[in-house]
Amino acid sequence: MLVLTLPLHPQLLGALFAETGYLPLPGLLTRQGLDTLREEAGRLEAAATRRDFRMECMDDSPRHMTTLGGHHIARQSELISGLYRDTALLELLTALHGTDVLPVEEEVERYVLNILHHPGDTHGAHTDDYPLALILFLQAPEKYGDGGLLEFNPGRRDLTALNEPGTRQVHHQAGDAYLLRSDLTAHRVTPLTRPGIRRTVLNLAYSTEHHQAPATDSARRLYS
Ligand SMILES: O=C(O)CCC(=O)C(=O)O
Ligand SMILES: [Fe+2]
Repeated sequence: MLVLTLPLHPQLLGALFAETGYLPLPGLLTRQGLDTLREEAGRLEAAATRRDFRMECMDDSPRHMTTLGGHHIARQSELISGLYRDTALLELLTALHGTDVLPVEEEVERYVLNILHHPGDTHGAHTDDYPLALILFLQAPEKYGDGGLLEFNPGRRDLTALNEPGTRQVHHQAGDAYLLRSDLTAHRVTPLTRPGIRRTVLNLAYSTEHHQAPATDSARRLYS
């Protein structure tokens, strides 16, 4: 099954990615890919866990969301574990990043499901342990005013940058994706503003040859 529509000019897009650490990939999922992954996420959600706490090691930023860690997903979804290691996807990411992109071996964090589905649900400010995050949108609020926006300040790693000028807020639709230099770019997802909306993303984390993952316990707290 064809899950992804590969963009035509990865080298040009790579230059854009290098500039800001963020690259929107609108419509990366095919219609069939979106439908199938959304159905898979719906099935997996039964095993997901509600999280409501503040992350001490990330300036006490809030987590109000439902999550499922990669160790569960690996056992329950051949579709997602196969997509994660898909050769065409790895080649695309390598072209966009300009250097070899490698799957993460650590099994809790390498792919995760994040579900925001109550008013006020938010994935608060943080940086990731691995350099690249490919976020696939399986469900998304339709309107900008519904919340669930990705917020980041290009080139800024400190979490306080998110309260400073230069911060961008971006809206994505179901079927869209974005690539983020997620270890060097502080980011968060703004709270959902009303009942009845859902934002479900699959985060595929990738590494590079010489990357040393920092020893935070944030992934364990959110996904174990
Ligand atoms: O949901 C998003 O857009 C970002 C997800 C994220 O930052 C993460 O899973 O680490
Ligand atoms: Fe993140």
